[in-house]
Amino acid sequence: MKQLMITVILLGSILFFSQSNNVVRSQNLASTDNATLVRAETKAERDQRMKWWREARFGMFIHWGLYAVPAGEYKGKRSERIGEWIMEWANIPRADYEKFASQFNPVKFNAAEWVRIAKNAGMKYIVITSKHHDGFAMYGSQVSKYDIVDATPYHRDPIKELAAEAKRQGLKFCFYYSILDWHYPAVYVDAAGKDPTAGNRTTKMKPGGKEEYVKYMKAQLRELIATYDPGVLWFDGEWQDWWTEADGKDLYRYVRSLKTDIIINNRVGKGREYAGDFGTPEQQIPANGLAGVDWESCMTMNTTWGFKFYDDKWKTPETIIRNLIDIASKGGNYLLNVGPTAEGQIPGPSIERLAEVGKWMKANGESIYGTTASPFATQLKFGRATSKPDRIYLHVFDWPADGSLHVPAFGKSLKRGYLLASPKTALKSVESSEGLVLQLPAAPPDPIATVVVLETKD
Ligand code: FHN
Repeated sequence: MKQLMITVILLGSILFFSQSNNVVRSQNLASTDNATLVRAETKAERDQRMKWWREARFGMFIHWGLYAVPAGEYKGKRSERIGEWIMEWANIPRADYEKFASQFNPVKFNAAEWVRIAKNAGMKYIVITSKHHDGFAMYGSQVSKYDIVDATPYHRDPIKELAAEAKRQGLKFCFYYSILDWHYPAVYVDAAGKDPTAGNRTTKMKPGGKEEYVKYMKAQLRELIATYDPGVLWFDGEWQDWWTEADGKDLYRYVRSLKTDIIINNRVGKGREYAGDFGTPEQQIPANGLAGVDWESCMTMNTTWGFKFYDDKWKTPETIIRNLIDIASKGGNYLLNVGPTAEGQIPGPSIERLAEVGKWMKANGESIYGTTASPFATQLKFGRATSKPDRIYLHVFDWPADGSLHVPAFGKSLKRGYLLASPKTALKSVESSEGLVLQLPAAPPDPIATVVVLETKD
């Protein structure tokens, strides 16, 4: 508790002094704040609510929407910018952007296949965009006609199928929901050279518009929770000036009152006084994790969240697998993104990489799921580590040329060491006050990351 209070005070001061967006958005203040808003949640209750999420460690982010129709090109104009922001960087007026709805017909969408791809990769939950900044509802909304059932030739609710399939295949189903809404009538843009109804990083609200919009959002969130029972609400777009800390607290309380065991990310608020249940570092992995708080690093597999047909800057399977290990070794979750096409297909390069990750996870998943951060005070030279009460998992990236793996002391003594790939073969080891020297085979069973298990004595 004392440690936590110190962390909070530290965070507070960092926040007060830093004010840099990424820092604020990647941290969350401890749950004590939440308790003041919803019936006081004990630590045990919070741990119970967060349990599945903490043990999951690996999830699929899905950015899917009308922006997949232009797929990064508008009137011949392309951009290095992220695809789902095309309404902003191509300065597309609302009335023109709406026309993409008539071209959105994902006939190749197959919910079972999407969930199978995630499950096969070792992912335990799915977070899909119910509504992104463009304001288009990717589900059958009773609150808006600007949705996939009413406004597209598809006239079907893919989210209903995906939620059912996730349940059937045992993955948690979750929603992304944008507070920023470029389509809401009271929202307008006041920026040089921008159409007032186009997209923009910052927007303004017409007088009285915000109250209406908050009612609208709450109505959509109510139907989303009642109809699809999501495990997480992943808010975004909170950086609008018209969105306040008080709004964030109120929305957090509202959503938890609809589903008490739901988990809500930090972007429900502004992250200064108060910020949800977990932090959300984006496109980065905090150097030393985020001590004392739950966090999840979200990342693209190429350089865009929404589909862009010409973005081929794909990460390698090695990078993705080592990111997952690095994040788990720092006590975080990894939310890895796919951006499906307007036809309803996950891009081939994404499927290929997820299959490679899945092979590694099939063999080594126990060294990720349900683990906690590395017990070592400093970063290991040869790789990373994760831990469980009775064992430590060493993830060896750099195999020792002489086969001798030097492991710093970790405060417990070794009962037995072995490769996760061959548990029956105990590794020879020499223990000293400095630590441990393990004799490894000449070549690594897995060049990306070979897991060595250290069963420990209490
Ligand atoms: O603007 C969004 C962006 O489109 C994407 O959704 C990412 C995902 O975390 N979040 C915002 C940028 O920080």
